[in-house]
Amino acid sequence: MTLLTDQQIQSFLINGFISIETKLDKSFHDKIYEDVSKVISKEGNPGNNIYPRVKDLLKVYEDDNIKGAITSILGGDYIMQPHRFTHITKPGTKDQLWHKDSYFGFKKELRYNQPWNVMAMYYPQDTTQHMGPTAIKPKTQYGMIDPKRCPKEIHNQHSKSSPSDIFFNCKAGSVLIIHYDLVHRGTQYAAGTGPQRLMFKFQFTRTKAPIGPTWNHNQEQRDWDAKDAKELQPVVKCMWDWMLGETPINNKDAPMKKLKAILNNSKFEEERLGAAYQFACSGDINCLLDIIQSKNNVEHKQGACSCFSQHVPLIQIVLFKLLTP
Ligand SMILES: O=C(O)CCC(=O)C(=O)O
Ligand SMILES: [Fe+2]
Repeated sequence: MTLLTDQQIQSFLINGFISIETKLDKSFHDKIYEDVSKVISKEGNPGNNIYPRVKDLLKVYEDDNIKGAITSILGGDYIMQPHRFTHITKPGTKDQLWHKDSYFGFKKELRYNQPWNVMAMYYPQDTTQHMGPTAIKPKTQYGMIDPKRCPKEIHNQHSKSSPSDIFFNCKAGSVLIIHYDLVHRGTQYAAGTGPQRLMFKFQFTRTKAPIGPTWNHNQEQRDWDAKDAKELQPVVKCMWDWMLGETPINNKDAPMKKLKAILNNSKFEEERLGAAYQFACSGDINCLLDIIQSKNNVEHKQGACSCFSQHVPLIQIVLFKLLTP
């Protein structure tokens, strides 16, 4: 199994995606394309049944490179979800709206910032710009706002296209692994200009919180500062510590006043989230309690909850305080 390097994990924690090629050869991918196209033309889209229907798909997700990448991100005990889907883009398809996938139709205010879930999208044919490739917005996986379902009064910078968007044009056999909450969409395919584009979305879930690194880790990277994540640095640093099986270091000197001002006034979700994490990482029980109980914006709670989950002993104290008169 080919595990990811520290740099690849760090990049995944910042950007929310990694692209990996299988070791399988072109003839394998051609056969998948052909077999699935036949099934679709006879029976329609088989939905979750695509995997039992075309069993060779498992070879993609059991491939050394793909399994190695998923193990690195989710740990060795991950499971494949029973939900999966074949996305078929035909010539004439329009752009989708930018969105975060829902949790089976449920709108969830808080999402898991830690990598508990990934989607692994497999493309069996060369996918070029005119064929409606998947497009992604890097660094959007930690935000709470789903641009497709966002109320109009909330400022949301991710509902529109931007120069930093990535169109995933790729070679047959590529797999795009994304944090479940990354903003993405399928894009338009000009009418009458070629074969249907296929993309298989399979989902994987971690079953245990990490107790140590599950990638090809070099001790020298242990204290990585996550500075490259800019505004999201406190969030990504927390994720890195969590992936290493450590609790984040409490920063008792956090500039609380300044952070509160950013939380309440910044128009940018990344800034609010970064401040929320710093705030919550102060490890001050009363401050965390205030955040959880307050009616403040959702980033307060996201930061506090995420940090809480990394502070299990602290949660026990908080609950004890809450439950005892
Ligand atoms: O077709 C694609 O590339 C993406 C589709 C998608 O994101 C969706 O339908 O939720
Ligand atoms: Fe989607």
